[in-house]
Amino acid sequence: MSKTPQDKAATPEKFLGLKVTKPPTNSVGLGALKSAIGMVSRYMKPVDAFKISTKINQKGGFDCPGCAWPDPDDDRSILGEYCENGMKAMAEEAQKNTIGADFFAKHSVDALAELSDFEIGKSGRLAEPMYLPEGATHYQPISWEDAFNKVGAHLNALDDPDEAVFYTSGRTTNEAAFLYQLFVREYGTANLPDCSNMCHEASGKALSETLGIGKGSVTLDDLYKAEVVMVVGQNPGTNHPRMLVALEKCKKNGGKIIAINPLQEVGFMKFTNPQNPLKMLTGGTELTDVFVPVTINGDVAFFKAILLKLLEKEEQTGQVFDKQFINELTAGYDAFIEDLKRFDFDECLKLSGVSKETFDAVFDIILNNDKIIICWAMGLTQHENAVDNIRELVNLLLLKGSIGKEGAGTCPVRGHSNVQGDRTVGIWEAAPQAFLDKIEAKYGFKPTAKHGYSVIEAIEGMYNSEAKVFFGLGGNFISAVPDTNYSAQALANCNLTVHVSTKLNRSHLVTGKEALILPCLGRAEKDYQKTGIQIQSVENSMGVVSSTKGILEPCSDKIISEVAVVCGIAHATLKGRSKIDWLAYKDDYSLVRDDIEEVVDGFDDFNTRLKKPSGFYLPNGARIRQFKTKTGKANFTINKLPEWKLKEDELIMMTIRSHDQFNTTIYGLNDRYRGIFNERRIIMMNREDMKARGLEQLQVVNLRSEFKGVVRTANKFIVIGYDIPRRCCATYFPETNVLVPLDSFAHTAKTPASKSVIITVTPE
Ligand SMILES: Nc1nc2c(c(=O)[nH]1)N[C@H]1C(S)=C(S)[C@@H](COP(=O)(O)OP(=O)(O)OC[C@H]3O[C@@H](n4cnc5c(=O)[nH]c(N)nc54)[C@H](O)[C@@H]3O)O[C@H]1N2
Ligand SMILES: Nc1nc2c(c(=O)[nH]1)N[C@H]1C(S)=C(S)[C@@H](COP(=O)(O)OP(=O)(O)OC[C@H]3O[C@@H](n4cnc5c(=O)[nH]c(N)nc54)[C@H](O)[C@@H]3O)O[C@H]1N2
Ligand SMILES: [Mo]
Repeated sequence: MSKTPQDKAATPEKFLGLKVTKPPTNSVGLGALKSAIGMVSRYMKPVDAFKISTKINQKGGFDCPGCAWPDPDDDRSILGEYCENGMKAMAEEAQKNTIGADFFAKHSVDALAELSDFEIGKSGRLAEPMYLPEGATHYQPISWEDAFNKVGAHLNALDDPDEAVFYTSGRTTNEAAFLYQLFVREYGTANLPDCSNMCHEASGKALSETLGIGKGSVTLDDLYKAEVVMVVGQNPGTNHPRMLVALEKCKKNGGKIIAINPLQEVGFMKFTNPQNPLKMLTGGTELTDVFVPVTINGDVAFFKAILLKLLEKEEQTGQVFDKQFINELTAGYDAFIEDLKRFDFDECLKLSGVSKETFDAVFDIILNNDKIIICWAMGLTQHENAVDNIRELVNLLLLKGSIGKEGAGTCPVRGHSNVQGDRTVGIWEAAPQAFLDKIEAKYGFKPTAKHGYSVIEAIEGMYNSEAKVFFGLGGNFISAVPDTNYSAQALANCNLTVHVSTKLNRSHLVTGKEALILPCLGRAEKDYQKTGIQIQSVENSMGVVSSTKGILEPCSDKIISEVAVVCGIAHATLKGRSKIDWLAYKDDYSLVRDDIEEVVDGFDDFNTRLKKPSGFYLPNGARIRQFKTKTGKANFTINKLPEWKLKEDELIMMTIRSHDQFNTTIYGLNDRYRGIFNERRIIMMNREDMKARGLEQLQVVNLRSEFKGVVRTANKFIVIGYDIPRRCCATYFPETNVLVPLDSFAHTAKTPASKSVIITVTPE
């Protein structure tokens, strides 16, 4: 009997030998260097490792495929813009092992599904296209031409183009992403869900409405000059390690840092800059001035408490708010203040879980400074009221006039290295009409104006067989999305699932009736085409577009670039009915950039400006106080306190990343900064909550969530007593995605609420 889709999607319930220690107090430094060198030497050829370490994030080098943190505009360290997790990302991508026909002949899909995600990832780089025919147990090799024709035949057999789903993960470069969305729109649908739907969608929604641009407003230089940086719902030590360098600079310039997080992540504490050998020996810089242990989803309550006290002081002294800014450049102030007055300070503070003493320390800093930057990530965006979280922090910035001036503004810290760029060039299921009009003017076909599926809607569509073909440009859909069992069924209901990937992952094993794996070049590999080695472009978290160029030889001569895959499929699908010469683009990517220049705002002289070593900034209205909102001003908003309540035995769970993973790619099994080693099936719990349930340290438990009458379970997790607020707990994703209900998501943004899953914990 072959395995069910749910069996194949599940992470194995095996324990590996957990070790727990006291979390360290110092981040980066020698430990980080050791950890990165370990991985690099185990998985990469030494000569590649050397090339990589000298070219990563250097001008004219290649852009690290890890996070989207920006590179300094000017001085870049000789040691490389080094980061432990960037090097791990490279060790994973530039692996010396490759897998092709032999590997897949030896291992059936069912057998591969029994491996852990760590083991799946370590099998090696995908080296040739593979095809899983209907009813087959093993993938078999297929030529590129046949693979393209198969995709084309399936797409052309659908009754309606809206029956196909085209997912994108945020590593895809601007060139590949632009062509991909162009193909999808010419084919006839706007079903372009992307990882952003699960990531910063709520930031985009909240910022567009309040400030007129869905991106952050600050530059790296602003961070150095800020008087206050608040880091909310973000774990930079693990997920954006180079951000610690910027925070250190800010600190040296006299700035204050406030970290708001249920966990005292090590990255907030002492930081030893690896680019400073002296510091490596003498200890590090203390980063955080005030650590605020807010309860999960207690952020709106905490911000409201600050806003209430600011209002009180303003009413006493008239010196607190930036009234000129408010009067001239904002809308909705009176209604906002009227609403704010309905809330009670004590109640808000209680809900936030923060002590009065800690509150006072934060308040004192906010009251006395006007150059404030707020940074945030998934701790704010993955809740049902995620959009409110972000709108509320914008309210604070607006009161203080902390936007559109040096050292102040919004800083949503993006995830994937080009997730922001992908959206800029058109990966958007709800693209603005003005963009679609430009496509029509340039190419002579009319893109559908109907909005397509976001991630959650795509899953529902496939589950209900309204969508029948799934195509993924990068990513690992089944492991990234919520509600694993339901989503596995959704994929299994498809006629065809296709993944363009660098590495084997679980999504290749939870397939439709037929499946294709199309292996592509990674960021670090040379992209040889007819007109020579191609460069590509990416946009970082602060809106800087820069070039990236591979430096390693491709791991196999049977893999091709993402651009070539997209062109091949577009050509095979649209054939004579296309208005576009698809195959020309793959010979010369500068032609793609010429098109981007015509269709997307801000890319004037794209090919020329991309030659600038540090790239160029895209226009950003909020940065210069031009708010392109409906009112033409920056908008205050009215936000409620979240309404969920825990029953006596319930906890609220956040699903977070360990130090050794990049989303669903598990580099290693340690979470060094949290003192958790060699295990991922763990749950971090407050010790009092353990006691109340009679649970011992390291006891094995089962987890259960019940949402709108549907029960979901995840079994076999080991309890670790941890410093986390009462009634809060934490587990790793993707192991607990099975507990995240598909219908629990951020209002208006539809981001899965994977940081506020209500669960109960019982002994196994
Ligand atoms: N090495 C590495 N780098 C990465 C990634 C990776 O997996 N590995 N992923 C990339 C991607 S795609 C993204 S989106 C980013 C993710 O970067 P992060 O957002 O830093 O990642 P998470 O692990 O989801 O961490 C969320 C943080 O929010 C806190 N938190 C959770 N709930 C709440 C809450 O209600 N309120 C507050 N105030 N805090 C809360 C958690 O304790 C945790 O510290 O990183 C990117 N960079
Ligand atoms: N419970 C829970 N779920 C979450 C989150 C959470 O915090 N909690 N975070 C969410 C977030 S923020 C995000 S962004 C998503 C991530 O969702 P995805 O972006 O879908 O997932 P990744 O794990 O980043 O994708 C990894 C795969 O991408 C492929 N890949 C790597 N590099 C390349 C490349 O250069 N080209 C191509 N074509 N493929 C490549 C490899 O095959 C690898 O297996 O997950 C979301 N899911
Ligand atoms: Mo993300």
